Amino acid sequence: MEQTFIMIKPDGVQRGLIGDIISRFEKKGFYLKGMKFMNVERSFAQQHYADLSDKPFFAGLVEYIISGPVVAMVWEGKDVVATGRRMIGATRPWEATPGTIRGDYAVEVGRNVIHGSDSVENGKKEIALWFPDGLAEWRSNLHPWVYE
Ligand code: YYY
Ligand code: MG
Repeated sequence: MEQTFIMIKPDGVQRGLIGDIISRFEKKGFYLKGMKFMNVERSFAQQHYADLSDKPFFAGLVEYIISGPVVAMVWEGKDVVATGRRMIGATRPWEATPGTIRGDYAVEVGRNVIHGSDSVENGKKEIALWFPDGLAEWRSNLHPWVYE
């Protein structure tokens, strides 16, 4: 099944949104395959966002990501990359639909609470970067009640 990399950014941690965000992915029917609560080194944040290194907001983005601990996760499920992005909502929170994580909890683009991989390919790259030691192998016994 497909996997995606999800990170609760430092503002989401500070604001006490960890439980709610995990709960949304759990209740949806996705499987948690890896999770770490950690501080990120500057060079690691730069590597994660390497594709954006020429953007004017890159320096501020890196400062934001290293400003406190983050929750790094891998979630697995059918279409989890695209569905995860829809659950997260638009990059710019004022464009994010109410009911999405950013639509419900964020105001500023530079404080948008959560990251999610934007393609299956980038998901694989991000999972390899953040979880080089591999992931948990499991499937819920409720699987047939969620997946047909
Ligand atoms: O994938 P997503 O997080 O929705 O947006 P990206 O275009 O990949 O940008 C990554 C990250 O950069 C975004 O979540 C906030 C920040 N950012 C910003 O601070 N200002 C912008 N104008 C665009 C993005
Ligand atoms: Mg992105």
